[in-house]
Amino acid sequence: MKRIITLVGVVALAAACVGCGSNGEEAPTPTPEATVMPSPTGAENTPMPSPTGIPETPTPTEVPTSTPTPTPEVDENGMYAKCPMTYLAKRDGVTYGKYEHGTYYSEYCGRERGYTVILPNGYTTEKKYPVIYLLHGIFGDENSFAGDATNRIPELIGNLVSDGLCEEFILVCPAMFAASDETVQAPGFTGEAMVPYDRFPKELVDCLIPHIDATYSTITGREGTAIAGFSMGGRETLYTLLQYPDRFRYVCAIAPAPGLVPGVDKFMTHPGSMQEDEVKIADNVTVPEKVIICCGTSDSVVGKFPKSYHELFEKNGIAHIWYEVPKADHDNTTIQSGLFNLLRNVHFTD
Ligand code: FER
Repeated sequence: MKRIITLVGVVALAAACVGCGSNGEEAPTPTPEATVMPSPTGAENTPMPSPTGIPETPTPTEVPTSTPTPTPEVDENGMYAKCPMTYLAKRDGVTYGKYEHGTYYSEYCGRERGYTVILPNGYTTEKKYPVIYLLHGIFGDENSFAGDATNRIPELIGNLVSDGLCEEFILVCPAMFAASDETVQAPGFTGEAMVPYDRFPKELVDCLIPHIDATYSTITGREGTAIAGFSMGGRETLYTLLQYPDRFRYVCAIAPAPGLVPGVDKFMTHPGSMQEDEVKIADNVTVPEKVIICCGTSDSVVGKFPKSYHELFEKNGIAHIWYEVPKADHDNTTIQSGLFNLLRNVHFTD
């Protein structure tokens, strides 16, 4: 029985995750986000129950004499809770990038492996561009982000670049399950299935990044490189950071999945990619300019694990920004928020 429940859960999660966070909705026509005004006192106007059971006349609500403070759009670290809808809608006059497919040779898998890439508008070898690597969720591959039109990643990039809020960059979406033979070894919720995922950071640094630098006109090295990922990709983003802290200028882990360190959740017992006391960066190492960790407050898949990474990073002295996306689940709202904040914060050519 337990096995059946687990399988049902896995299938449901696979459906949710392959598309990397699709919320299952048809692509809506975005409208400007409504601003929710808080009650001026922050307290709800709930009448107090009378001890006698006879309803008491509620005290009239005080009329505010000054303008109430609007919901802050941005926190003390400059993080927007949500990506404004205006960045997710197609605009007249803006050209949006399209995913192209490529392959590289993986020394560790002994075979060609795929990636998708979005090049900047008017890409030219006369310029050099920074590269952002974006890692998909569990059961995904290089087509996961490209195959989900509802995530509106091309729109987000095009609009931010068009508004001058983000420099042009090359987006690379790899396939993270670095197995020698995927017909033999498949993704899943077992310690064994974590091995190919945990091999990916090394493959990224040793095989994929050199391939991208040889294929496109890039700003090479830490100066021009960032990494982000959602869920399983968020976990591997953090694992990459911890192994190669000096190779990335910006890092963003969106709803990072359990298992970076030992733990148990509804899906499996995680042996941990590393132990808690190994989650450290030596003092003499160059670290990223910004590390962002975020998660939806209603994440039904990874729950409080992202927050536990934040607490562990804090305890072990790894500088980072932590924020939560109000009411968001394990979905594109969270992905869009994380990417919006990352893209507004990357400054590669300064
Ligand atoms: C887990 C819970 C969630 C886990 C992975 C995930 C490997 C990943 C979810 C996703 O990528 O969407 O326990 O273990």
